[in-house]
Amino acid sequence: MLLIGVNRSPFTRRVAITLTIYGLSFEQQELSGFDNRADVRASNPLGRIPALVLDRGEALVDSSAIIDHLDEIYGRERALTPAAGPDRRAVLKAAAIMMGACDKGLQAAYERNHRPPEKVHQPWIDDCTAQMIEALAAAEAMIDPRQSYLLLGRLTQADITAFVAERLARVGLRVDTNKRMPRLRELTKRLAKEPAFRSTEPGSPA
Ligand SMILES: N[C@@H](CCC(=O)N[C@@H](CS)C(=O)NCC(=O)O)C(=O)O
Repeated sequence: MLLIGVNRSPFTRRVAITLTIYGLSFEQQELSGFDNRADVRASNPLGRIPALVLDRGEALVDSSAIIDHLDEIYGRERALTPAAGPDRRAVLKAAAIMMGACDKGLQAAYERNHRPPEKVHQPWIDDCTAQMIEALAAAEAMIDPRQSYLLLGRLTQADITAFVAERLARVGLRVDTNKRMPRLRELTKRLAKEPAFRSTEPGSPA
């Protein structure tokens, strides 16, 4: 399998983490949605990362659709998103809020980085950042400090998405998560030491 995308993209990294946890070997083509759009389009007509090219050549796009496939084929009883019922709904809901947080964070970053300085609308950046912070605060509220993970007492897609969203807020948007979401920050510090998170850290050898 070939993963298209750079791990500084939270969407790409959640796929890289999931592939690694499922023990799947994959290669990665480190393309950016902005800098390498023409090349990315070979796998995703939208020009966005991530895409996952399966061994038979079929290209999957969008992190949630890619992970749905990985869960179906490789996750089975250890799937990071439970197959059915209230546990599935809880994990999907947490992951959707965290992915929405990433969307808002990226909109703020795009406003800052992709528009001429005189056209940057700071209130829009502030609004997007505030939405992201509210979403992360919801994750903070879910955490029981006596538990090692966000939900269900085990690692799920909720933890992976919270991990990438918290990193985007802290590193990309300079949100002080240590102060604002201390339990979430403790969780992400712990997760960062686990092999699948360590090996997918941007800049580290996969
Ligand atoms: N919903 C998509 C979002 C993917 C996305 O926004 N990727 C960004 C990088 S983090 C991208 O490629 N942006 C370039 C663009 O939108 O043109 C997913 O979950 O995969």
